[in-house]
Formats: sequence, structure tokens, C-alpha cells
Amino acid sequence: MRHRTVFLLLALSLAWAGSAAGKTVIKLGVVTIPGSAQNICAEKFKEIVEARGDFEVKIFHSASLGTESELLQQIRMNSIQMGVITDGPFDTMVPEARVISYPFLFDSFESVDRVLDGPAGQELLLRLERAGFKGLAFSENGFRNLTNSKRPIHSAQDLAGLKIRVMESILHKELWRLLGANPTPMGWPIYTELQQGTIDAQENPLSVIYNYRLFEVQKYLSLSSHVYSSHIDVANLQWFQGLPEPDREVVLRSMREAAQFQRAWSRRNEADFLRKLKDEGMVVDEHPDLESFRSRVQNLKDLEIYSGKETQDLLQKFFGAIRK
Ligand code: EAX
Repeated sequence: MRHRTVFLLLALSLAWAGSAAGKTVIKLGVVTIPGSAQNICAEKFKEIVEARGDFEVKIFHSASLGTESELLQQIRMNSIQMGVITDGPFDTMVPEARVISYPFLFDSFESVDRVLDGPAGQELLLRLERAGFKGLAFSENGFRNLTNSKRPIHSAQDLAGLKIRVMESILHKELWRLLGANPTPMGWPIYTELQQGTIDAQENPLSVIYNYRLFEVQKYLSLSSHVYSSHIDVANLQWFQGLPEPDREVVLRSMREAAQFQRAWSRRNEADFLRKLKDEGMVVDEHPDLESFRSRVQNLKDLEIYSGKETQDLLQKFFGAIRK
């Protein structure tokens, strides 16, 4: 009897300890430093989801777990469960992901929201499942702009021979090759490489150029807006499917709300980042000759990297959704 009581007490206390500490821990990776677009989304997600459910979100940031490609691998292996990751690096695993960054696809935030939040964007999120990701939402990196240390870049002719770092993305490499530059794919961050002159140029949204103090090592900025870059906010698919239904709902809704919040943040601050970059002394070309850029990449949709049936199909859906 006594033994049974002790056993029961022990079992109860274990159960109690289990539920007290029984929060579902979510490890979430972003490559960037606090204050960056990815971190804004990740922190908002943590705040919302922890308030709504039995979750504890541990955010790993500042490249502590490696590059974005490495974070994607870790999510796939479930050593971390979630990530807020720039769209670019997805395309080595899911070719359809390269439709978002198709050059000069979007001309406004309004069309970004309509397409990504509409059926075309939602279809892309579903396509990620084949690679083991649950696509939850799109947050925003932003329209990407070119910087370099060599010379003002006004038209595509000025790009000849420029050594540019691109994301670890098949599309981005091909894009800059077509534009006439000399692209090298590299994970983020890249300050040292720019400082040492291993590369001359890079392209990123204004917030990134400012937060990473790239104005210290890049004199020239061209507002090229050549590509709209999202983050795809993902979870490990099996882990997500293993959650009880109500928890799945909470995770999904919380990330959607965090993404909406972060997109608004990104848009509210863009003009301010441009002003700050000018204040830091960058030489800005606000109206580069984008026709010269466009004409070099106009055949991209017919090239091999878009020739897979599923990728071409989704690209056409994106084109169609933009025209609506
Ligand atoms: O968000 O690798 C990149 O250029 C990304 O835009 C970077 O992670 C900053």
C-alpha cells in the first residue's frame, strides 16, 4: 500500500512537472541580426504564439546556426522546427520557389499582396511540401537594389565584369549572368568579403544595406528594384502535422499575423532607410535605366531554369494573377 502511494505520488509529480514544463518548444532560425526584417517577423511570431498557446519559441539568429541554406537543411531534419528564410535559397530544393523573384515581376506592394495572398501564392506554399516544408506565410525582405564599390551603375552596360555576390539561388546566379555581371553565390552575411574586395557588389533591400552598415564598404547605390524578395515562413512538415489540430491552427494563424505585421513595418520604413543611406554618404542613382536591365532578361522565362513543367505552370499563374 505504502509503495503504491509513493509510486502514485511520484507519478503525479512527474506528470505535474511534465505539464509545467510541458510547453511545446519551437526552435526557429533566422540568419539575420536583431532589427532585421526576418527578426521582426520571428519576434512577433514568438510574442503572438506564446500568448495564445502552450509554446515556447527559441529564436536562433545572427547566423549562429549557419547560412539560410543551412537553416533550410536543419528545418528539413527537424533539428530546428521553423524558419523565416529569404525566398532565394529555396529554389535549389523547390524550383517553383523561383517564381517570386522573377525579375521585374511586381511593380507595387499592392500587386505583391494580391498575388502572394491569393491562389497563386497559396499554391506555391503547397508545393513546398514535396521538399518537407509546411509553408505558413510570406513575410517580406523587400525590393532588392544594387550596391557596389567601383562605379555608378546607371544602365546594364555598366555591369560588365562586376564581381557581384548573389544569394545561394539558381535564379539569382542566372539573372546576374544574363545582366552581364560576374556572379558568385554566397551565404549571408558578406560584409568581410565586400570589405576585403573579394567581391565588388551585392544587392539587397534598403533595410539590409543599412542594418548591416554596407554603406561603409559600398559607395554606390542604384535603385534597381530588379527583384521582389519575400521570406517564406516555414515549418518542418512532419513536425507540423504531428501537432494536435488546435495547435496547428494557432501556429498557422500566429505566423500569418506576424507576417502581416512585418510587411507593414517593412513598407513604413523604406523611405527612412533611403534617407539614412544618403545621410551616410552613399551616392544614389534613383532612376537607373531599367529598360536596359529588362531587355537583357526578357527571355529568362523561356530558359532552362523555368522549363520544368510545374515551375513554368506556376510562373504563368503568377503572370496571370498580376495582370488581373
Ligand atoms: O536578408 O542573403 C541575402 O541577400 C538576404 O537578403 C539576407 O539574408 C538578408
